[in-house]
Amino acid sequence: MTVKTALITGITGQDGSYLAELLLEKGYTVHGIVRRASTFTTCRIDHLYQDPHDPEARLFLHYGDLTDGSRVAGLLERVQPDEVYHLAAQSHVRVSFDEPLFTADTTALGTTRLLEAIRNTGLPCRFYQASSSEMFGASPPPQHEGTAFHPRSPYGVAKVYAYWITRNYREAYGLYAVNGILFNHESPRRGPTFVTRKVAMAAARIKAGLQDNLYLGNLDARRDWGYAAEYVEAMWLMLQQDSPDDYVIATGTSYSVRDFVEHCFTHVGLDWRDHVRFDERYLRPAEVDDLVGDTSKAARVLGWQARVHTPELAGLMIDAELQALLGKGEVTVPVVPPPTHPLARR
Ligand code: NAP
Ligand code: F7E
Repeated sequence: MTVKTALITGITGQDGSYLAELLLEKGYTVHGIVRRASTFTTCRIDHLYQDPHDPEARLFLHYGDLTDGSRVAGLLERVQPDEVYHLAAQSHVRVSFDEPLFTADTTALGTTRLLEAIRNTGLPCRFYQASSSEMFGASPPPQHEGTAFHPRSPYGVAKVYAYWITRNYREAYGLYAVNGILFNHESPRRGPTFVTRKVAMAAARIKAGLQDNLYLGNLDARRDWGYAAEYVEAMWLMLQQDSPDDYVIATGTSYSVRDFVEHCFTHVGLDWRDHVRFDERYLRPAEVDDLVGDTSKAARVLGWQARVHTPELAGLMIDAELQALLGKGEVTVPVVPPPTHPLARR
């Protein structure tokens, strides 16, 4: 067992929760940054919680926000991590068109605040940046580490900035700083306004007689959807190499939104055409049409490859929704909000 210390930003998010599980299993002490909200936001990591008074405790949470550079620097100084996993971001593409400045402040500049704090403290820690296939945007598939970036949203643009500032600190200051260029990855813990979770939740609720219809936007977009629990293993591997580098992480296959919908509805014995309706509010001012990752570098150097592909992913996500509705299984997935929830409009 290792005795390393990790700091995770975005520990309350989908990936943060799986990564915290993985690192605790590996013997790490894990510190997570949580932003203050008027209600608890820790539902994805509640099953990992340990009373900090317990001498055996290895998970510690600290309030902090990416927009507050002095707090981030203070936490780094206090925690003295060996590895920093920077996952926090305004991560919703559609929302980034509504909130471009907030997205830039958190998703782009938040990365610089962390890197500056590492540089100024002189900590010899390793740094992981959560880069995204959204950076490729309009570049045709398959996309690999050398593919030109052509982002199509304020989110994608912010991630391109964060990618380059990470590389810049590696080249300018010799930091061990890497970009994991992750394609879409999903799970039962996915935020409920991302399309896979939205579809899985709706198909389960329709099957259970709790709602009739599901409103969606562009069904033609194609994505390379993998399983989040596997993708955090790649994050860890990237920080265990002899030298820092950037890697694409994906399944190498692509399916349309329509395909994903069909998998989910067929899984519960329904015909999606009877229930799926179009709503233009879910369209984006500019769309990313087709993403398929070429992961040969990750396979060669990291020995990583996806085991769960999109059809199995759809199956495991909808099974989790059915279990949650039936009151079975562990309560590790967020509560299913009613379709009328005001924030479900994205
Ligand atoms: P997520 O579920 O949306 O989680 C985002 C996390 O960031 C949450 O913990 C959130 O806190 C935190 N956060 C947001 N703004 C913050 C701020 N100003 N200060 C501090 N924390 C803040 O995202 P995810 O799917 O786990 O993705 C993790 C990272 O990978 C993100 O950077 C995302 O952009 C990137 N990425 C994701 C994918 C994917 O398919 N999932 C693919 C490529 C890259 P709250 O819980 O308080 O909201
Ligand atoms: O949309 C279409 C939508 O919001 C996927 C983030 O994790 O992955 C994610 O970004 C597709 C798009 O994910 C609805 O137009 C149709 O073409 O689930 P999404 P995303 O935009 O691909 C990347 C890699 C990230 O880095 C991001 O952080 O589905 N779509 N109808 C819809 N999308 C949503 N959300 N809602 C709909 O009703």
